[in-house]
Amino acid sequence: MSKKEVFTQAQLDQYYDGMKKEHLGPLWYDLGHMVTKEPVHDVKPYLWKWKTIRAYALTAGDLLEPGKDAERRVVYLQNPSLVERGLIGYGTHTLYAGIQLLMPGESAPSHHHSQSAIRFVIEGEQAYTAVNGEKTYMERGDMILTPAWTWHEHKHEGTEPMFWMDGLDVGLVRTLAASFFEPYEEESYPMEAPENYSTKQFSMGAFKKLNEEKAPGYPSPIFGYKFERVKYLLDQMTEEDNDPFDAYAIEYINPATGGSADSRIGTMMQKLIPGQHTKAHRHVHSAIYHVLEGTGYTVIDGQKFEWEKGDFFILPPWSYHEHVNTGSEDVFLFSFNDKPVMEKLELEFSEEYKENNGQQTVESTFVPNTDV
Ligand code: 1HN
Repeated sequence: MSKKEVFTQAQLDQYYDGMKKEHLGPLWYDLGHMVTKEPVHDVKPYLWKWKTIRAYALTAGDLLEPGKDAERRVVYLQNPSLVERGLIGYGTHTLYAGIQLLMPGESAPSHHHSQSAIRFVIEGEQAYTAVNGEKTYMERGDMILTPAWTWHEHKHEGTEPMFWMDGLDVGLVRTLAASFFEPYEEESYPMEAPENYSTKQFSMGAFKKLNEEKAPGYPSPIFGYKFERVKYLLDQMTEEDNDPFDAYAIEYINPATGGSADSRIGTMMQKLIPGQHTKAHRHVHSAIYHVLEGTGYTVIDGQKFEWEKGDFFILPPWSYHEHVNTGSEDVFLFSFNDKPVMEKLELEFSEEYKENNGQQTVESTFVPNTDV
């Protein structure tokens, strides 16, 4: 006789009802919900057209001024699958992306926070981000670090609107209940280092001035990662470097550790040559993609996301994905991700798509909002 049969149905009902009232639960029913066989998540993929984002950001240019009306002028990407749960500013469950606009002459005041941030420049030149008193001038395609808790501010000295993407680990830090923010006591942190110092220090190799104190490890001794160097490296690559899943790809690193440039946010640039179609795989880490150059599509769990220069899309965790270059020019895809966190926590796994020679069947095509 099974032990269960000792009790009448009425006794069992009373037992389970009583347990619920005491805020207790029977693991013998619920283990499978807690410890799932594979990652379970409610992050859906999504895609935003650059034309739409740019128009909304430009209108914000007339609406408010950073430093006066707001801390920053940013239009952020809100994943519709997460807003229902009240998760504001979530692109994925861990990552946030926003598009920041500075008009000529404008500046955004110094502050710091426990979120890590990266910048990726979309349009414009002659604006800088200063990190702990060191100005890094930004040009299209550059990636700039503002590691967690470093003082940072922006100023635009050029003549045309300046757009860049901010990428932060907003969802991760909120989940870990670890958000801290503090404005600097003045508008600007003292400019202590020569302009572009850390970027130049590593551009010809790796040197420091005699007697100069450089803390090893954290944060990265480089703040500005130039696109011209990234492009040079990708263009040097040979067929041997062509990854079946990620094509020609580089990750931005911290030269002092060899690990990810930012300790929590991973950053990658991929190049796909015309006609290139990668194989599908999936991994625990999630990512937000920005199309720097080119035309093509990404298939995410059977759904086709067509993109062109400037667009953004969400790659949820544990979702099969493959990329295709349908144009006649090279594609450059920049993305940032939560891989360093997954790796540090021993949670990063990946799996290749084994059917159909590694390429998914397209079941539907995503239709973006194109009201603007
Ligand atoms: C932030 O500090 C910046 O410094 C931009 O430019 C976007 C989004 C959330 C939290 C902090 C910036 C941000 C942010």
